[in-house]
Amino acid sequence: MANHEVTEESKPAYEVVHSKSQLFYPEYERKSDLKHQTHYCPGCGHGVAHKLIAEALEDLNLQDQTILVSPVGCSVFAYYYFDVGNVQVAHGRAPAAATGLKRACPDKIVLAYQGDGDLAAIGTAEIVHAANRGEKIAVFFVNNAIYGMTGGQMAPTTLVGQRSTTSPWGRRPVNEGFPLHMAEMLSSLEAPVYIERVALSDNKNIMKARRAVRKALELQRNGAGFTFVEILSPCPTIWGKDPVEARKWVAEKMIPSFPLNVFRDRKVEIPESNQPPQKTVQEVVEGERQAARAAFVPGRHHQFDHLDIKIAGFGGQGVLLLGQLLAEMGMREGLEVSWLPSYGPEMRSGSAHCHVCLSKQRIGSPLLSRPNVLVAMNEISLRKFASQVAPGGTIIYGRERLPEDISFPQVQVVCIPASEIADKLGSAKVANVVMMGALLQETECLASATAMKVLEAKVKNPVLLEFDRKALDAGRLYIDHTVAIGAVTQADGFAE
Ligand SMILES: Cc1ncc(C[n+]2csc(CCOP(=O)(O)OP(=O)(O)O)c2C)c(N)n1
Ligand code: SF4
Repeated sequence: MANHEVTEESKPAYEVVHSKSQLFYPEYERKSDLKHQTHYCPGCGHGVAHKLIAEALEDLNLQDQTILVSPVGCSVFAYYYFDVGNVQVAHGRAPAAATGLKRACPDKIVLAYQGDGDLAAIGTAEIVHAANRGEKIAVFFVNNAIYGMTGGQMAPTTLVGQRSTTSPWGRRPVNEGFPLHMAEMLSSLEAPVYIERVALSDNKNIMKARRAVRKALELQRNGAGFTFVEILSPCPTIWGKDPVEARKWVAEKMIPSFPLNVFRDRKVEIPESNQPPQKTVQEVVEGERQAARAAFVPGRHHQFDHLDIKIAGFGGQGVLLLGQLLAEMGMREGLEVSWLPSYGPEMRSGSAHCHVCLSKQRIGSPLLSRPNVLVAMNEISLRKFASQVAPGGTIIYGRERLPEDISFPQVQVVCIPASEIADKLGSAKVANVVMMGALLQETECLASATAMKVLEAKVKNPVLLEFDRKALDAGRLYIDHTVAIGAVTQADGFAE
């Protein structure tokens, strides 16, 4: 990562008259020729804030340990500049993503970099709860009192009286409320370790900001807890000011409304016994592998390398559950698995489907476009998804026969009146397990014994479990007996 070499070919055509932190990429990936400079407007505080963070990370030797979570807003492209691990996340979600990253990789330094629209509007919940949990992350909050990227709408931090495109007469507390003071709000919580507000208004304050940034990062390096630096920052373009005036505006207008202060500087005492168990990703993955090996049904030899199954029907028919059961069975048989549900707001009685991958290899995507097997619980699903089935694949259709106007010459079709069978067993609910029995018998993808083990683990009610056992058997037997004597209907006689 570090030690960028500038070769003859990579030398820019222009003369570089400034030096920049080694932590920045030597060239920025930009569409224009201006690969030596950022996309920020002249005089924008983001550039200064980037510089302070980059220099501190470099000086503290944290480059190879750092993951930067960049936001939505003008600084969305922070990953073009910082040569560290980079993740760009949805609007306002940086503290949530940073939480996950830090918990999964506790030895990394995780930073969230956010604007005031991102952090204090759409992302209010994320920052409050991350701070309240005392996540061990550093948040840099660039407060320019406006939405920069989208052209100057009012932000939660817009000053009283300040004009914006959505408060053209100036912010009026009676209508738009007062500015949100995030540093003060967060300092009312117990967990944060360090909270300071600084300003990029003049060199003296920039030096103070530099110290605050360093302190927040040092605390991260020492594993201290949640650190938050609010940086009052100029946005000359949207404010309609030149860079010098904009800095003055930070000093004269913003600081009185957002006083500079260290709001928190203490280590919180969390009793040792209160620590949640921490596992590394490695340990979690290994734990699951061991569980899968322990539950492995011996003697099973899978005939496929990779099997994609789509299950579709009405909401309430147990479509998603059937997919979950198959995924769990695959896991118990030592396969890589994925399960991806898809349903709309009309879930109950509306359409629902899910994708299940069973594979001997790692699965690239859980989304299936060419399933090998379609389990269609109703006619709508059959008509909708049958054309997706890969040639040579199988359709298991939950009716006695196909509608007369359709046939599928390139695939095998198995029809089974699952609802009627379930009704006869005494529980309409187990139609999905009848379909599972049929699927297992027809494709032999997984063992019925594994299916029973999974059902036993999931279904605690012995009466329901008995229905499921019968349903599984009924599905298998239907394929063995009835289908074998001609209940499979297909115009080309594929399985007739
Ligand atoms: C979910 C969603 N809602 C709204 C937007 C539009 N949007 C993009 S950036 C932005 C505000 C950014 O303002 P701020 O966080 O203050 O950052 P700045 O651009 O001032 O640095 C908004 C509302 C979006 N991209 N995504
Ligand atoms: S619009 Fe404002 S925040 Fe965005 S890059 Fe320009 S000066 Fe910076």
